[in-house]
Amino acid sequence: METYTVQAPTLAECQVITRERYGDRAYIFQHKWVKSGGFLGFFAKENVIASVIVPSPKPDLSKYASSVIKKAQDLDNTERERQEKAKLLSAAAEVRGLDPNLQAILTQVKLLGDKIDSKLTAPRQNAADEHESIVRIRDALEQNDFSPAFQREIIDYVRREFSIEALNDYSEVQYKALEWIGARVKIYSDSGPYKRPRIIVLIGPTGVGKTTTICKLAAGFMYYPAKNEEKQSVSLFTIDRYRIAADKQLGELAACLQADFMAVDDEDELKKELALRVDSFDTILVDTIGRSPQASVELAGMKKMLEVCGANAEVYLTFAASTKTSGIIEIMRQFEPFNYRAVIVTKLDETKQMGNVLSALAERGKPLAYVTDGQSTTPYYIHKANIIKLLTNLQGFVLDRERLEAFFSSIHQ
Ligand SMILES: Nc1nc2c(ncn2[C@@H]2O[C@H](COP(=O)(O)OP(=O)(O)OP(=O)(O)O)[C@@H](O)[C@H]2O)c(=O)[nH]1
Ligand SMILES: [Mg+2]
Repeated sequence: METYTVQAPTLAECQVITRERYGDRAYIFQHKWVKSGGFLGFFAKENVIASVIVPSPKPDLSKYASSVIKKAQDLDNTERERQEKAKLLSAAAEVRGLDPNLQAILTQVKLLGDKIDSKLTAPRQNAADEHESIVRIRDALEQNDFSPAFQREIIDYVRREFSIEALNDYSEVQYKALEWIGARVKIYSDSGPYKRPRIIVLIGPTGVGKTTTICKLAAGFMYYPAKNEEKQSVSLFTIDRYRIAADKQLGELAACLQADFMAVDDEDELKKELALRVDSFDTILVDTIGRSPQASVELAGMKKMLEVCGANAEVYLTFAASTKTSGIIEIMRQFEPFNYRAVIVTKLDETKQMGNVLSALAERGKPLAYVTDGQSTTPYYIHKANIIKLLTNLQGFVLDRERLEAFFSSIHQ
């Protein structure tokens, strides 16, 4: 086995380079994002650095032998060619002599070679030749709107893991595919203890549900604490004051919850009001101005303001479940300078597909903390992310729940 490093602006490009440079057997086993240049973290160029594994090349000899045999078979019956053929066949026999099993390998390699040739010359036949289990998995992935790059990765994995015979067992193929998807998505698992006051900040594009989610969280902390946790005192902040009625929206919701509420205009005011509350509240939730991911200058200003919340502040990026994978990746990229810890995905109730979200989370390597699935501001519509629930929601897959639970509890221990 050999390992290499590949660098490109996206994971998909790394995958293309990996194939071009190191062939079909090579695969990416881990990747990370690096940034260079830019101003205050914005406008920086991003690249993916991927670690590539190339499994040890076993079939060198057999490849050579099969090419020899193929050449021999292609030769015409002229005298010169007959001689050539005899030479080639004896060379092949010599190679065979090196390993008693090579004869069988040669036959297999030749069959494979023929198959590849026919696929290359007749691409339409390709899909028809595909094993039914692969076709079914691909259909299910498509149904869930997984990105093409994610689909390719998983199909490659299935092809690597399963022999032709093993592919006949569709339920095992399906199980392994789900296991693979689940392992690629990180779940945020921080459960304290937290330094008091815990400061939680929600950032994200406009209209995705930040304010609604803040209220769901606040209601949960104040009135429906998790098992073994106490009810908390909560203060709600908004830095969304410039927009007409924006502070009114959170103010009214805070009044319903009987929570403390503060709308601030600038860094100094935020600093001052936070300082007044650090000793009196368990949790401070900060709502922010919804920003288009393209508004880099405004985002830089907001980042500066939020620095007042301190390095321990938990920043969560919020976006809606129906956003396309490419849109989510763009949002994640543009909000990266905020060093958000995890992601909150909203409006799950408005879509049946989650593949777009899971593909983007896997590509960016960011953990999912919460999902929300309802307009009402009660905590009933916010849930801590759970990988089994996410997999259960996928369309077209039948889950072996017990086995998946056993697998994920063993890797999350
Ligand atoms: N269906 C559904 N709607 C939601 C959910 N969360 C929020 N909404 C709705 O989305 C709309 C926008 O919600 P807000 O909480 O105001 O969104 P925001 O991100 O604060 O918006 P800005 O402050 O304008 O950036 C409202 O109509 C909410 O009721 C959810 O989980 N499901
Ligand atoms: Mg809002």
